[in-house]
Amino acid sequence: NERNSSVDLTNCDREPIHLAGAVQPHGALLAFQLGNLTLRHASANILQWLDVMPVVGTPLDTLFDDDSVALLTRIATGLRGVVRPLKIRAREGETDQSISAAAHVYKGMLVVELEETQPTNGSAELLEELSLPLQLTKANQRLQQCLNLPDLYQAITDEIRDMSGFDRVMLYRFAEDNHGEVIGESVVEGKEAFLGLHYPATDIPEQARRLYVLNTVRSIGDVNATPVPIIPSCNADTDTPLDLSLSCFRAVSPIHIEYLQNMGVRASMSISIVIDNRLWGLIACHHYSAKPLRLEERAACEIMGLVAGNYLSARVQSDVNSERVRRRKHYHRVLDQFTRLTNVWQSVDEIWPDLREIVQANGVAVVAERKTTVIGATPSSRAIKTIVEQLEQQSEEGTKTWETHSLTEAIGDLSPEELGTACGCLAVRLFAPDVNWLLFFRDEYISEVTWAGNPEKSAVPSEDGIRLSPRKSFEQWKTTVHRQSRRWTLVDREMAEELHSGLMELLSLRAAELHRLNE
Ligand code: BLA
Repeated sequence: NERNSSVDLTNCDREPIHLAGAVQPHGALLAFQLGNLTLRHASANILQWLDVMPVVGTPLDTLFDDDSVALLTRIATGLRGVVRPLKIRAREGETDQSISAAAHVYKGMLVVELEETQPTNGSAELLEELSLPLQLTKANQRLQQCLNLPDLYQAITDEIRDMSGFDRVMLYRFAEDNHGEVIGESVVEGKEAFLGLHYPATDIPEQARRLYVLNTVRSIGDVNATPVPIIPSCNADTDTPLDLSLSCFRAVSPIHIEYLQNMGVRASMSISIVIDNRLWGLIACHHYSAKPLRLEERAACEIMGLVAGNYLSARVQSDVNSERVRRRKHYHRVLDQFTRLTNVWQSVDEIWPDLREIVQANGVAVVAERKTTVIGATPSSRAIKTIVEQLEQQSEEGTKTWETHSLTEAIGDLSPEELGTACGCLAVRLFAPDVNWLLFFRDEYISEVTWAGNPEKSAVPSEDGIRLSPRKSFEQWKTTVHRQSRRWTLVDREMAEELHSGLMELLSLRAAELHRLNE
């Protein structure tokens, strides 16, 4: 049991997946030192592409023909971090067939990756029926027609499945705590649906999520394929392994390979959806037979990730905007009433119908020096007192708002009896003589979450007790969350801040007025 308690899922976060030291066997890799463009690393399978096994120090221009060398040299001196697809030719070879390749510059190296000319068995042809631009146009047209988020989720997964031929395409969205949910799915007939299932944050560890912002397409052609080592494993000059962050064929973490095997998946691909430089979600694809992705297919998927991300953020933004407009109406009505009424805080019930709509609350406590007025569903007066005391201790100078969706977690010693139905609190601080805080409360929201497998068993220790293995079972597992409210949203937060500034302004105008009358 001691061993069990020492297991720590942060171990997963430490696996340096960008230094995998190997590529998947359907591709080969060469890395050249920037500047003199001499070879530093090659994958051990390079002889499938070239006639000679190049040694460390071999100049680029002895390996490829003049045009290819000119092209690669341009890339070497061009933009960093951009993966450029190209066709190149070997300098010496029995055929002068061109090789599909991709090249990029990263961390002082020009990395050139070569792909097999013939698509490997089992790969469905993306370009079989329609040309790439036509495929993308068709997908784009369908996404353009979606007027709400659920339609958009469905359209994204349908279109990517249609384009790529994967057996299952899912739209996976990260929550604030980095666990994720399948919110859209298109799946081949005869396979169970994963739509609506939740997966723990540890399934996609931190360093992977970070890498996926940088490199937006991962393809795992065959979970049973043996990775091909990169030789030498460390650069002799710098004693460091090659950084494969932007590689197309990077070998995948053995832990993740095991995960996919446990799920019964043979090949996978995921495309990042990056919104505002943050990993919003993934388009996660599974295939039940081997399916290496060709470089052109990869490029198409990258574009689809960008397109999907743009439509998603535009749709989310427009929903947020309409919500803002709706809430502002109530906000302005509250301010109007506030200006008309002489003693606002004694007439809170008159403004309550509008006030509650501003932040979607079930109750409010107006906390003044001498008196606290409550309306709607609020905790006991002792509980309110405790909350205010702790807020005043915790909050820093200049704090305008504070929030929690779980009062029991955020504030110590509050019993359920004292809290009543109130579970969430959004506090607006007012620096006014007659009011110090507006505390908005939200009722409990009991949510049931269906996990794919017991999230507590995200990983199990393996025989050596050190390496973790992903869970073996993805059997559905339900958890029910009590004593929490719905989370406060971006718009709730914005409205709370507006309330703060709007009310502060009015209160100070009033104070000035009073002062003038008294003089
Ligand atoms: C990577 N985990 C991933 C990836 C996905 C998932 C999508 C990206 C690679 C890919 O495209 O396949 C998880 N896949 C999912 C989920 C679904 C899915 C949630 O289809 C839902 C339907 N994984 C574990 C544990 C560890 C772990 C316990 O379960 C660590 C101990 C690690 N996952 C892990 C690592 C990677 C990963 C290291 C990075 C793989 C790589 O890029 O090399």
